[in-house]
Amino acid sequence: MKKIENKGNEKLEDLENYKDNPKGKKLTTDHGVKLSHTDDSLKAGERGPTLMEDFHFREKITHFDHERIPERVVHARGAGAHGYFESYESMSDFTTAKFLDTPGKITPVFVRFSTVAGSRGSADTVRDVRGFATKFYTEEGNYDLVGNNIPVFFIQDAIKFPDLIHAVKPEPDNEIPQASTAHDTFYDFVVNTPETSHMVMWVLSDRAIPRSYRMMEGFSVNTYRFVNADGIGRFIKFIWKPVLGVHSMVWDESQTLAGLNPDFHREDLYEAIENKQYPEYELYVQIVEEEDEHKFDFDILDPTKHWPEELIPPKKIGKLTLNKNPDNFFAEVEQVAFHPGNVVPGIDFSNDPLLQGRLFSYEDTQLIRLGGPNFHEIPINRPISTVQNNQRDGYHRMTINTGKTSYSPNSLEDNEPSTATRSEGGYVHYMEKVEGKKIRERSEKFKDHYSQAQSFYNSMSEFEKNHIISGFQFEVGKVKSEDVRKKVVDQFANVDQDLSNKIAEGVGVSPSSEGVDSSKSNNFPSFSLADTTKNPETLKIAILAENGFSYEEFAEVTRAIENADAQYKLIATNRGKLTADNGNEVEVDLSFLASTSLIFDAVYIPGGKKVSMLS
Ligand code: HDE
Repeated sequence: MKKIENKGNEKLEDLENYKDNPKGKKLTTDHGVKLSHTDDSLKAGERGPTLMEDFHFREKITHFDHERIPERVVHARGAGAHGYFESYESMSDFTTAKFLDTPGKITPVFVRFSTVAGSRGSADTVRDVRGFATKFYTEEGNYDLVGNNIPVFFIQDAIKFPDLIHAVKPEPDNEIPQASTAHDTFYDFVVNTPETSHMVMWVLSDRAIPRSYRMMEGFSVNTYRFVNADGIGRFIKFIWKPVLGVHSMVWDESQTLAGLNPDFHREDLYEAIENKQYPEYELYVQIVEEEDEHKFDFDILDPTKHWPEELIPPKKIGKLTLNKNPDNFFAEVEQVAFHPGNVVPGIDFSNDPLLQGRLFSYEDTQLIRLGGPNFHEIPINRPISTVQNNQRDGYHRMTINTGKTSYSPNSLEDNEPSTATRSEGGYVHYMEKVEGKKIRERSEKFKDHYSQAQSFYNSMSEFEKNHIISGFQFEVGKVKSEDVRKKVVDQFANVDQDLSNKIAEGVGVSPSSEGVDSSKSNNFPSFSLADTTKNPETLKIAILAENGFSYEEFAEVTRAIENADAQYKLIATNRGKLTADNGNEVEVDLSFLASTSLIFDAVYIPGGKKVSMLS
């Protein structure tokens, strides 16, 4: 078993200052007055009306009435954890970012994983993209890497995001379906927006039903820049790779689990951390020199295109370890506010039009969600580096700014706080030369919507292809409009004729006659999950037993499971304690009724008295 590592604790120590401690305290009002009674409202007589002067009742109910904040407009359902990032080597040749400048340097982080389409209370295991957002509390300020577990996106330009999300979300007349793309408006958008084709292939693949947050990749999707001390810029994309390998569920499992345990991923993450089986992900960066910008047959600024690892090999630069669960879901997971625009010196943006729009959206959405411009003062969002500027006031301001000046330049305070030069750590934007006419247009290479979708399909193993076909047949099978179903069949004939034929067969429309053969396209083995790392730490084993089971066998197998860093649960007819053949007592984790074979990878039955359910 791994031990809790005392690393990256600066942020956790900062959070300590905000924690309450109810031990030994008396119940008070919000204004600190001790209360003598909290179970009955103040009434005029035992059976009389409640009195307006009951300040305790009014305060308690008013606070309760205001407990909810708007859920995120997308990525509403999520789970989070604290941890730390350890840099493997100095990246100073590429970037001035200090959290990457020394091998072994530790930076505290907070990560939030999420689904995209569902509401805050929706199930974890639905078919969807997963968010993988990381806040690095660096010595130079917060850096947010706000990624997804799929390396491409549905659209190329942020202006279409509201259209996409309106089409994905439940339909407006009846608010059906929840957390699902299997409906008319989504596929209507798809067939009218061919740039979605590549992403739809990924979303209908096993990538969109991950086995665990601990077993999925994270991609920056958008193209960013590294900038070094000489001001030299390079295009980059980031990838997180889970040490446990990338694993998915099968469709039936994911569907049944959504009912049996809607918190499956959230619980898996929480329990792994409580069991000290800390999730780990290695950070890779793909780097493209400026002079190679136009070398590829896709546009490196197009977020519907992946940078195949075979063409642009990822370089491993560090590791993320998640080693602490939040203390309070609302305060930390719900209130954390990510923003791709939170960068540190040495990391800059590209002109990727999706990224450019995101740079506006994330700050803006927090203003409504977190109720004003001071959300950076909420404990989980506060940087560990010093914040000092002339921003003032607004709802819920916590800082008590002192002095007379809140403007720059000023002479009354010697123009402080003063700006920093690049060598003092000041952020200097990359000096990219830009010129052009004001137009609403896209570059020519953005218009190839099918090459990489073909490669994706061509790179799949046979079973992965079959899963994609079933994915289409399920999703498009739910579309009521025959016209949309037919258009899907025609659109995906541009990806592969055989795929399109099988969709047509499943959804009851005529096949397309003008398809392509994807086997002629590039094959990128890195697109497939068939050869992912297999690791015993991913395994969960059910031990079925009844009173009189063999303690010796039980002890031997549980030791072996623990040594392999796998997990087990003891399952019996009822909760409570079981007595083994040698009189030892063992606590039961789950009853048969409260459990399911779906959450386990293997079953072990220790010898001794037979398990009654099986006899
Ligand atoms: Fe987001 N996205 N997004 N997105 N996104 C949000 O910000 C947006 C996109 C991603 O755990 C929102 O705080 C636009 C791509 C994650 O809190 C919002 C566009 C990628 C999360 C927003 C995109 C993402 C969000 C909603 C198209 C992968 C959850 C709540 C241009 C790289 C973060 C919020 C968390 C959340 C806007 C597309 C990742 C509305 C306009 C591409 C992981 O600001």
